[in-house]
Amino acid sequence: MKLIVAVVQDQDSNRLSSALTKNDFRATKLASTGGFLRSGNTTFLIGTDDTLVDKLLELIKDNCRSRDQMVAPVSPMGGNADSYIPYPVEVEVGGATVFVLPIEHFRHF
Ligand code: 2BA
Repeated sequence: MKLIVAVVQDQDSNRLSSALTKNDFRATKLASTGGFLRSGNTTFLIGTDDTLVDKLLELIKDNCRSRDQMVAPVSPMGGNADSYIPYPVEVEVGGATVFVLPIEHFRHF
């Protein structure tokens, strides 16, 4: 068994939820915040059989797309100004950041 941790953009979250349910995957959605943009995203925890991991990754890929997002400059309040960029920059976010973890033991009571 594997645990798939997928960080996706909020805009893709409902579509991915529906696709997971339709394809019989069980998932937990967590509200999360990206460390770089400091804006909301959604983290899915999906436990599944090893044989279904490829199908699941395809499903995530098909339902999450990448987007360009502007990063507003944040003043380095009392911090190190060396890395401070005083103008907005564009970064490409997503489709999805996915981690596949082995599960030692799974019980469902
Ligand atoms: P954020 O940390 O808010 O990052 C949003 C996007 O900003 C990233 O998109 C990437 O394009 C850019 N970015 C992040 N850190 C950067 C840096 N130090 N310098 C330049 N650009 C940077 P994605 O790579 O698609 O990541 C989307 C979200 O997935 C991230 O939101 C974060 O919540 C999560 N994530 C990505 N990599 C991760 C990792 N190694 N561990 C845990 N979470 C991760």
